Amino acid sequence: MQGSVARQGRLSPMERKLRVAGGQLGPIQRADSREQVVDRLLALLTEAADLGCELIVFPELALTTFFPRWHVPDLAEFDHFYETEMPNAVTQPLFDEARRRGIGFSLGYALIERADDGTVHRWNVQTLVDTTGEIVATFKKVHIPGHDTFDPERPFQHAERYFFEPSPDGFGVWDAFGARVGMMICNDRRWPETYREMGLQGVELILCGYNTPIHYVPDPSQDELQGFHNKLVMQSGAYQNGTFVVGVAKGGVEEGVASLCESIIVAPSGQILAEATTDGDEVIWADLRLDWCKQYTGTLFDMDYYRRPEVYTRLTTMRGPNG
Ligand code: CDT
Repeated sequence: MQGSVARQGRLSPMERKLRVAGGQLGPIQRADSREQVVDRLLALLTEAADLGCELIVFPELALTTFFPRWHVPDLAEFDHFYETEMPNAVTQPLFDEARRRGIGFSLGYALIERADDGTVHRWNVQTLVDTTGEIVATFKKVHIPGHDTFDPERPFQHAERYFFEPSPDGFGVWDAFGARVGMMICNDRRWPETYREMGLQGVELILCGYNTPIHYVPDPSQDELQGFHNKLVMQSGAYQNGTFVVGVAKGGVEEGVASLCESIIVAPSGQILAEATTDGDEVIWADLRLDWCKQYTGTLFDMDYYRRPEVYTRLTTMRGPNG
């Protein structure tokens, strides 16, 4: 069904339509340079532009290997994995080509910010760039998974909580590409609050990059369910909030760790419009009839009419069952 509008019904000329792509990446090994990776991103962007797409979504941490799989005693040893500005010399060709071809993109990467008072912030971010090559917004990951100290029991680490601060900003929504666009990064997609926060701001399109190791060390019974859970959360989040979701992987075997691919584009009905079939670099795409969102947010999920915030007070006053 890739690229199909069959499930959306017929498009009338008056309807808002957006042709969107997911630019799935295969693995990025530690020895791969950023220049090599940007060449791969440019190839995906070019393919999407040739297909007539106006936007391509790239994965989380799309410029480097997924470095939180290692732990180093001094955090600063890994500062070379972070960008200090965007665009920069290595990524500028991506911005230039986007402007030349008239295609926007979202790109995940690690960002280090040094404040004037000497404070250092390390973020896991995703930047949205419009069809003129201008930055619309940079989103910081909210839900940081994994652990913050070295775990000798693990065959590989998932030390994101060591390498990244959680966003203090939460989930924003921006007017771009003729739509209300929001972003989330990897683990954010598993939390219903993520989608609802954006749903309450009228989101129509959520962009998500991810790196999901297939082996989940704390509970390996989840390994064989990774693909199912990936679809479960994005399809239900899309349906329950009447929004499109584009979820894009960096997958395959990276530094010996197998990660999920299965990038998807989901409709407000919860149906999958396009899905990756490889575990390498691949473009998926679909035509989004943006007013399809209203068929859900204006009926069954008319939030203004049906929601009961007065009885949902635990949602913002409690973190979990223990308070
Ligand atoms: N990158 C990322 O957020 N990955 C997580 C792995 C969770 S297990 C530590 C995910 O939710 O896919």
